[in-house]
Amino acid sequence: METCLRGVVQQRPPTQGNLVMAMTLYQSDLSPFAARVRIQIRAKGIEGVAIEKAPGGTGSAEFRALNPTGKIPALLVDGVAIAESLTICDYLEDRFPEPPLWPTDLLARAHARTIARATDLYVCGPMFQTTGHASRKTRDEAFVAARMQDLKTGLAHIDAWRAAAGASGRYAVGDRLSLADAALAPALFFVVNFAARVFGQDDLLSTAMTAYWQGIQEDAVVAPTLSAMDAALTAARGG
Ligand SMILES: N[C@@H](CCC(=O)N[C@@H](CS)C(=O)NCC(=O)O)C(=O)O
Repeated sequence: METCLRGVVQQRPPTQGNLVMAMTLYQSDLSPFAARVRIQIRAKGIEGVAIEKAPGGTGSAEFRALNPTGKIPALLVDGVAIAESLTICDYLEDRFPEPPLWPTDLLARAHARTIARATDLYVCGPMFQTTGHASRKTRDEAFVAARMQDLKTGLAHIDAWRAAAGASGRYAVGDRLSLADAALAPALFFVVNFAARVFGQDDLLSTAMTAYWQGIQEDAVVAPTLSAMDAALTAARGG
């Protein structure tokens, strides 16, 4: 059983009317997109989600038969796979509305959605284009430098949206955990532990983002998910 979900997955499966809805989250502990969904599952106390690796592995023909992109996460609900982490979160939000993980104030909600989307597009986007350049031997330095600049710009945009939403504390928006944090915190894990470390980028996080990163690691829902990512990264690096 996944360490980060102990106490969550042991419970009964959710029901829809009288139908028992079996749900399986195909994922890995290291994926920031999967971590987003696990944070949501933990925050809502959703019961009965089986946590598994992609059958046949990501990108395999077997898994593509479920999710054509071959990417994790995918959420299997009664045999039908829902793809893309943000869509999975929207499904779970609709299905399990309490506690709401989008802010109830409409403007704050818009900012939270923007931050979640911007994290995907402008933080994870450029950052994960550089994974093939981790080795100095095969690295295209100019390509990496350009992506790091894009990443820095993306993070600065998020700072600006947080400021516009009046956010200055532990959470991305407002004073509660939201799906903006569920996107941003796991992405920042990679900014700190991959982009900054591997490419020697020590100026990616602004003062405001550094304070956010320090604070969100203390959140009781986020902390175990980040710990699971950390353990998976250590294992991937050979212990
Ligand atoms: N936009 C997707 C991104 C998912 C993604 O890139 N997943 C990676 C793991 S972090 C993956 O499955 N990579 C394997 C592959 O591309 O074959 C989402 O939000 O779910």
